[in-house]
Amino acid sequence: NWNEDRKRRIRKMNKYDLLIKNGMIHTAVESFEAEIGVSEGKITAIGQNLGHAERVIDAEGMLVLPGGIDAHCHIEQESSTRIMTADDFYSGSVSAAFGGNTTFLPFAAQHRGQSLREVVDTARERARNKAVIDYGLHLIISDPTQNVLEEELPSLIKEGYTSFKVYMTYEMLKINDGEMLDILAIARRHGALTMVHAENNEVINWISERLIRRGYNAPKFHAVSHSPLAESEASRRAIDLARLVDARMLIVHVSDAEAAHSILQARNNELTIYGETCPQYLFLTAKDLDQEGMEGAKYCCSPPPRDKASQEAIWKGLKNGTFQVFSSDHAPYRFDESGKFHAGRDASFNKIANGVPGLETRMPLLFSEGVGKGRITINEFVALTSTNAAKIYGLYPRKGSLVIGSDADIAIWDPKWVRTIKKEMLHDNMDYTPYEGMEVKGWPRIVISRGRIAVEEETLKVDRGSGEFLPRTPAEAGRELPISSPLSPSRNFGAKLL
Ligand code: DUC
Ligand code: ZN
Ligand code: ZN
Repeated sequence: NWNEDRKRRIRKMNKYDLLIKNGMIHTAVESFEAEIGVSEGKITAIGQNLGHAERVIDAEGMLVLPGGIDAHCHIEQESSTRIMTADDFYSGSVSAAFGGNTTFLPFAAQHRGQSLREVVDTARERARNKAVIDYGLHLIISDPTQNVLEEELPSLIKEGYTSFKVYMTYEMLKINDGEMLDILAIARRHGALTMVHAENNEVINWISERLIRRGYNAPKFHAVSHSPLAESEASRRAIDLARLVDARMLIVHVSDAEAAHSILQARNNELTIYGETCPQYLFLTAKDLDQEGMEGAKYCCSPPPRDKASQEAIWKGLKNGTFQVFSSDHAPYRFDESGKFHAGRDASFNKIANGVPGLETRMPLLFSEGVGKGRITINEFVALTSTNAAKIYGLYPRKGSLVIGSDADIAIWDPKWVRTIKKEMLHDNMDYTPYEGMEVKGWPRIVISRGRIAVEEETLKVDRGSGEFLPRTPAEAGRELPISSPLSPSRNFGAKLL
């Protein structure tokens, strides 16, 4: 029939499903002008004059980057106090896509008493029907029983859940140092990565009690109670626990100069300690919590935003190798009783739900203030927002770069697009953004996920549930111990006792 014939002729003429022309390609290591050919969801050619395609995108004046990977976000997840995040896998993934992301890594969170398997099954089911971009899942471990450590974790790591977050604070989540060592030891043995929320719980409680006793209940005291010392002490302790058993570790959402310094020092001592930071530590300060009434609750997250000097230290850390990963820590709790005020409108600071949204604004903010103002290069931007996360979390080279054979996950950025951030333009399910009114220059115009146009002309083009689960690859497991005798006084002799 005529129609079939015509289709066949067109297919023959077109070597690619999609061709991106005239753009400047930027990866984590280099920038060059080339065309990208995409077939069946993969990048199949990078070069000049690639020929014809069913769909050609003219990227003149645009930047062609790997799609972003948001490696830390809380989606359709119940907090330890059992409040549900405002975003599910649909709204969260749509918002992520509009912000230039093609992969995100939310959590399957264990609450005490739950089996990890059950937790993972629930998260998989929630994501399967909804996500529009690809996703992996980290685990949150709050109850490291013998069964979790010896049975569930090893098999889940094999199935592609190769990273887990643990908390040193939050009453219902925190693990003690012994439990941390147990988890690190298992992670080391099986090539997984432990992500640590490093804040000293006792210090926070001690200060909080005294503030509340004196009637200091307002949101701004959240930042006082979560002292930078609570963060730097816990970060140092976590790093030392990792040293003891020679395990890899990533300290998440670093806000403070001293904590950042400990990470850099560990890296300089050749320990495999990674650091992550987030937009809230570059663009907010504790002053944002100090507002009329409960307004400051919008900025309550942990660790809290600090001061200008801390912001500068965090910028420096993005440049000097302290931080490998820049994530949102999107933790969406609305400014109402379903979220921030789950404990009441007049709750004291320690009862306000912790977290800020940021999936969609993470990359435009860093692009505008970082690349646009000359603080980081475009290649560093790609490394921090995509490539390093792919490498660290076992997704590389399928994700995180633009190389032949990798998934065609591509964001085409317009570096001249000036936008003023407003809640109404964002696609999450939140009723505020902490970045309201900020002017940014640079935003993705077209976002491509596995060769499919996901976002174009400010419109979503892919179906609900079309994102795929990404099992991830563990790092080299059971590395040779760097010490020779079990009685060696070497500081990491603990590895011999695993
Ligand atoms: N702190 C966390 O530990 N997780 C989610 C958000 C937050 O503020
Ligand atoms: Zn955290
Ligand atoms: Zn988090």
